[in-house]
Amino acid sequence: MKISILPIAATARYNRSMDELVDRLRAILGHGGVLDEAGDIAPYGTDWRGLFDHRPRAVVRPADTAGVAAAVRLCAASGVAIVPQGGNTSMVGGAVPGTAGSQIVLSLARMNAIRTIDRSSLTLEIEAGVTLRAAQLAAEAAGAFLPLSISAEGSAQIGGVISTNAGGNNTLRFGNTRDLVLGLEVVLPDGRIWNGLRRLRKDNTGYALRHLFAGAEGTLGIITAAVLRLAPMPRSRIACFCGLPGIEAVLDLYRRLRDEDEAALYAFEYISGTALDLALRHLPGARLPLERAAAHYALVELATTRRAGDLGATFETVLGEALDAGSLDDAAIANSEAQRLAFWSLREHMADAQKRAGASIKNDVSVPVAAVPALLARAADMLAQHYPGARMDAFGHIGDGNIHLNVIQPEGADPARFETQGGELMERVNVIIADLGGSFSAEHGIGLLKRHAVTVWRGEVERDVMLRIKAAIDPAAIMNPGKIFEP
Ligand code: 2HG
Ligand code: ZN
Repeated sequence: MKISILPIAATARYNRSMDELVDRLRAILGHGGVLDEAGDIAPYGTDWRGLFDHRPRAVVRPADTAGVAAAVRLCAASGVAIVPQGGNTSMVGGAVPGTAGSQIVLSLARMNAIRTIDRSSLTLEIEAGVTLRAAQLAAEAAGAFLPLSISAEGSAQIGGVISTNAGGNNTLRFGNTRDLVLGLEVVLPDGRIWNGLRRLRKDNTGYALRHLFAGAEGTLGIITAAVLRLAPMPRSRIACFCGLPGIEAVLDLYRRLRDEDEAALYAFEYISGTALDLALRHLPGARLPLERAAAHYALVELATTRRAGDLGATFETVLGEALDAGSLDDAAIANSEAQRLAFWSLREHMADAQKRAGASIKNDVSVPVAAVPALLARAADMLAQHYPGARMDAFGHIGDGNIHLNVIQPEGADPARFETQGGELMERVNVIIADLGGSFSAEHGIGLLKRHAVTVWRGEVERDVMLRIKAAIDPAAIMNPGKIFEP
């Protein structure tokens, strides 16, 4: 009897104090600023992949930085965990609560102002809840280019994009998100606001805090605004869809284009034959841009700000050489902006095609570019040996050595059963990755899904330093707990 009474009393006390916290949050943020009805909060507890369903206790939606700081102070005083959430497009469970029922999701969606665009300094100051697409369009309207593009850009928000240090299609030319971050505004776990919204290209003043928060997955604080570096708007952009006979041929074409005009090579994306077949099968209206199917495909984009830059001639020269060398089967150069966008749409919907094809186990990995053929060959052997019938759906940013080495259940197999093999399959991939000097997390982050790999593969020293940083900045461990590190 006694044993059951004590926990019930403790739970009641806990629930009462949670209810009080929610009331206090509502008092400072207003009715529209706090959601706690089951139907309203459900989407905030589920990730895009549907792997987690961890409902938060409530969702707070502050409209400004002061509101974020006030909400954080209240949660900190009650010792309640906060999960910052942007567009909720994480592929690794980085933006949903780590456990159900006891955490507060802090959505940045209402903080969506474009603050300033400085055409001379080529900088953009925006709030965390602006979608990447809206940020691109704002830059474009000012005659500048935000060189950051990811498949989820229509819904991913800047705060989340920075927090995961997202990569995407233009990393090859302009670097990852952190390379574009000049300044940040962050609400710290104790509710203080760090205003580091500088617009400087050079700023050597001790530790680069902006780089600490970029990629921290919300475990050190909440990014509320950022200053991003822009680039001049390209005068011309031209895309080419290529069919190639082998993975070595894909790399051969990459090297030729890079050596011909590295500055113009804005994107070099890879799609395996299997990934393209799945897209054609599962995406309504999708069609192969070439006359014949190939074993491998590349989507290449050249762009230039030069008036006299003849990108078509560059493509023709390089593609001609690759054809003569036998490393290219076929190529289609987009003859209109609509066609260029159609090529990209096919590439950017790979994740959707995969979702429709059944249960999948995702491995967002990177290796030195030269090791990509070895990675694909060894992964294929491993799958054939241990998971017969499973389909290797590889595509990604091959110019950065970043492959989405995703594995889809065998046709007709039980999806739930296949998913139970996820941890073991990912570990087998990680063994290959470690052997090739690669990373088990290239651009999607760690979240809930890959924290085990941090323990196993990052080494004691690196993990210890990271844990000390976490403890120094968030001693009460209330910021996005359970992410990156195993509890
Ligand atoms: C992409 O490159 C995204 O399209 C998603 O990073 C990758 O679905 C994936 O694994
Ligand atoms: Zn990607």
